[in-house]
Amino acid sequence: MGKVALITGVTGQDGSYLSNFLIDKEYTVHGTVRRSSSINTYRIDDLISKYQESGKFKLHYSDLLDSSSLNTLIQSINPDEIYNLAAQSHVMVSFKNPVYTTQTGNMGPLSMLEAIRYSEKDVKFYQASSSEMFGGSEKVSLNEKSPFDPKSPYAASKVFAHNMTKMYRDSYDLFCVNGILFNHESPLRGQTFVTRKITRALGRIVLGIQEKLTLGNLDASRDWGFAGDYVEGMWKMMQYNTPDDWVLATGETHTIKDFLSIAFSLYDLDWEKYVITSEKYFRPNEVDYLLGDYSKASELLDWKPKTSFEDLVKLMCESDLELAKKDKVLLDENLITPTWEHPLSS
Ligand code: NAP
Ligand code: G4F
Repeated sequence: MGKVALITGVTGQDGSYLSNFLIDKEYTVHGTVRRSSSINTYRIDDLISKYQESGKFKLHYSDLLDSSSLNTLIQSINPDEIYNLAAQSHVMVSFKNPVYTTQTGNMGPLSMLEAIRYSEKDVKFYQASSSEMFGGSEKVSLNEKSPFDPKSPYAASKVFAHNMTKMYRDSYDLFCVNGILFNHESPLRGQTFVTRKITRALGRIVLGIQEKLTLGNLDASRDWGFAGDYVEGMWKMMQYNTPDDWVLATGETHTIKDFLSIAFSLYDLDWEKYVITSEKYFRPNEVDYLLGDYSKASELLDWKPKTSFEDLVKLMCESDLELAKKDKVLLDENLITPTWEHPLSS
């Protein structure tokens, strides 16, 4: 019999890649979806159509703030592994909605840890920790022992959940792991994160249906990897013989300008002619530099990133050029209004 996994945040980027990965490993996957006024399962629609009937992939309404539904789900599904991927995951939005970001980021994992503590079964728990917790003030390579210095409500709530996960592991002998993941992207990345904001706009610029792209701080540096590689690392952490904290990264860092330069040069374009900056996208407190050291995961989990930075940029650009072609058809037929510089972009 295959294992059973419960994934919170299954409709997000990582939820989609992880569900695919686990189903390939013969897991039955249960995912939580929060209620919204329109259905937003586009990242997992192929899984729904392929596996819903066989029961290999099942969705349940829940919310990080609804401890009762989380508890009931854990008791009824009886999972072997829980991956807590749900979060208000946008750093800039966390400055605008600090209470919500903190309530969900703190209470969600805590509710699940409590449910696991009283569960009769040994349930493994994965917490989606983040490199944002380090604060990135110094140009150094960061590992599991580096100190935290959170710079946003998002990062502070991740530190809380990280510490709780470790505390439950140490106090109650539970299999609870923290995956401290550096930025990871893909064609399924949310469109308001900088990489996807760039590749989405670039596709339209190439087709001549968008003129300008407005961004914020172009000098920040990030250690960007491919999400598909990182979900394998999450799973490996959960199969290791002891629960621990693990960094996943690429060991390379690049500025937003580097990303722009590689992306635009794929189409022989000079990014400086298209990109403008606005104070609107500058954060109250910036994480300037993130570079990860994944040697522990490499040594003990035999994990390493497989996708280079250049390949990641290309993969995202190619996918978004295809999407832009669809935009153009709809635009030519007057079926959509161009809202490329969306007021909710952040
Ligand atoms: P994402 O695409 O933003 O997905 C977040 C998921 O959480 C979505 O399914 C979202 O549902 C769900 N969610 C948000 N608020 C919720 C609530 N109140 N109750 C229940 N579900 C809720 O994020 P991601 O990039 O896949 O990242 C996955 C996790 O890893 C997040 O916790 C993130 O903070 C963390 N992380 C990400 C990175 C990265 O670079 N991607 C790096 C380090 C850590 P909707 O679809 O309805 O919005
Ligand atoms: O793409 P970003 O919004 O990602 P950020 O803030 O690094 O957070 C992501 O990675 C974290 C891991 O370290 C996750 F925990 C978190 O959930 C999320 O997935 O911004 C990257 C950089 C920042 O320095 C930002 O100031 O890009 C800069 N940037 C410049 N212009 C912009 C923009 N970011 C956004 N979102 N939009 C812009 O217009």
